[in-house]
Amino acid sequence: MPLVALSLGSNLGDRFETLETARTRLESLPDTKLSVFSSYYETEPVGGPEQGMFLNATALLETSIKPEPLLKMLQDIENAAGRKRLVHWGPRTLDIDMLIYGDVRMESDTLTLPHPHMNQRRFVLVPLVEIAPNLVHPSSGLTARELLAKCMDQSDVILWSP
Ligand code: PH2
Ligand code: MG
Ligand code: MG
Repeated sequence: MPLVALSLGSNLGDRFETLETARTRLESLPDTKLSVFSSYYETEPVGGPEQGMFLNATALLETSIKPEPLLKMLQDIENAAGRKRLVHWGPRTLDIDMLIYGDVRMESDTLTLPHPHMNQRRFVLVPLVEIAPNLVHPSSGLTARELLAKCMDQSDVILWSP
């Protein structure tokens, strides 16, 4: 089954509770095994308006759900957390982004794989390197560890525990 890497983030409401609930919902997706879930990191917001600190994490799934239907299920989990799409890159109760789906490279109206901004974001790469340092990014051929070493983002990403 293809290996899928996800990034999760929250900076509104009870961030920890929201992410823990999302984790439980990921565990119960059909035809899917949640293989690893990273530690939590408190991270400085990157881009968008001035907003509160995020909690971010990453997860690895093995799933036979295809990319587009999986995206729909991830959006259902976001919506169940009360996500409202107000401001681009603004504060959100829950964001779940598909970073890598096996070796798929695609660009549709709704989904670009690998995620087009993942290489520029420490809040994605630090938790990804924790759980999958040798995961290969299908466009660049670099591992997560190599991507982090090259990443120019200097924003704070600090290990967090409840
Ligand atoms: N998500 C964004 C924009 N900026 N910054 C941090 N630290 N964490 C995020 O998850 C995040 C962000 C858009 O999805
Ligand atoms: Mg995002
Ligand atoms: Mg998103």
